[in-house]
Amino acid sequence: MNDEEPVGKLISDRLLCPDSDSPIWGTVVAVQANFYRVKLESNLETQESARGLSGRHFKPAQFLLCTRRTRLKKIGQKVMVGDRVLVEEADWQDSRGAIGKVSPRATELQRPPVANAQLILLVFALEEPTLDPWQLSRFLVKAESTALKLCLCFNKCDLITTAQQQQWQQRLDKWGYEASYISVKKQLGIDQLLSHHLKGKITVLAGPSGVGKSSLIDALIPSANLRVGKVSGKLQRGRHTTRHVELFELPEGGLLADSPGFNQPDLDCIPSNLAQYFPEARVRLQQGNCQFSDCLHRDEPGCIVRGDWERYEYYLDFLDKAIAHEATRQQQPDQESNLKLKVKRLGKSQYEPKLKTKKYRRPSRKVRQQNLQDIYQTQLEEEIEDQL
Ligand SMILES: Nc1nc2c(ncn2[C@@H]2O[C@H](COP(=O)(O)OP(=O)(O)OP(=O)(O)O)[C@@H](O)[C@H]2O)c(=O)[nH]1
Ligand SMILES: [Mg+2]
Ligand SMILES: [Zn+2]
Repeated sequence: MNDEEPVGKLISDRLLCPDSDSPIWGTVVAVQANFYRVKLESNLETQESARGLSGRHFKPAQFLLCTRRTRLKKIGQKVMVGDRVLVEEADWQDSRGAIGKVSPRATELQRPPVANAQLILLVFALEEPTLDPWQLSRFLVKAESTALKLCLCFNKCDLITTAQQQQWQQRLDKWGYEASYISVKKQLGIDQLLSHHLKGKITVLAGPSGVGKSSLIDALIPSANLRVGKVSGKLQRGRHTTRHVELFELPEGGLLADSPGFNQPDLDCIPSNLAQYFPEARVRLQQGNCQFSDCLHRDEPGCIVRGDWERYEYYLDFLDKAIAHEATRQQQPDQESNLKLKVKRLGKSQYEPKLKTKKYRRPSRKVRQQNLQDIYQTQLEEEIEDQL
């Protein structure tokens, strides 16, 4: 994490912003250990709050390095990259602060862990590594199962011929997707990607390792200066050069999260929802109904989804995996008992955490051990906080 130098000169030794009337809000752009780098909203109140204490020539810092208030830890409030937070006790001289409140999240992704993202930019390479339609479909299904919009982008188009690109275009069209074709290396298609899709939004980059996610961020935001890895020769895979999630500011507004690539997202969706994550099946289900309302579209009579479309075999394969995943989930009573299946709008179901019931039982040794670890961790964080 780059700790931003405080900007401007201060008059007194240590200037703390009291719990003033002017709330300071910002967005968490990086998390490392127990520290949160917060980009402040450049509203008048924040600027006044800093200027009021520090003389006329002061230009308030854009970033504060923050800890999380003990109060938040006690209620189990986690802080994620992308969270909009209230900063308390801003110390403008050292560019430090403490997070006192987290705004409710509009969206929340687990992998990569990012809050409030609006768009997933799914990046694949056309070559190096060779585009694998099965792997691509797995990522597409995963992206479709979130509440986020999806933008598909194929990089390294410098490595294939125009005819090959057209073949992919036609194939994707049948799947129900439109993609942007770019080359970071040749600087092709990047400006359009920015202006048509990324401007003003919080976007998360996803995709396998080695496809050029970090390279793309470097091209869009030269100051980001990210680690770019080589695709290893034999396996044609990247080597996970990106280590943690970080949000970068786009020149024309908006934030972009680089995240480590992973090669196989889990298929942990509810089996009966899976068809909704294939545009080909979605269209069929919009046009009619299967004979049975709980049809899983395998070999049931009167099924309108089963048929002659390229990815139908992927659907069947992913369905098996989702069913297997659900069976495992049901065999884990601990985890299962904390979740309840809720049927949502449009007949979609999803697991939600149950509200905690009060426990009168003596906690198990494992739980007691865990609690001890939590206490130890909290103490450690507080000690660090005190030292700041
Ligand atoms: N030929 C070609 N190579 C590219 C292009 N974009 C990126 N690369 C190369 O692809 C390799 C991997 O790029 P990265 O940006 O590290 O990939 P990544 O997706 O961030 O990988 P992880 O961080 O491991 O997830 C590097 O050697 C880049 O130079 C492109 O448009 N064309
Ligand atoms: Mg990377
Ligand atoms: Zn069916």
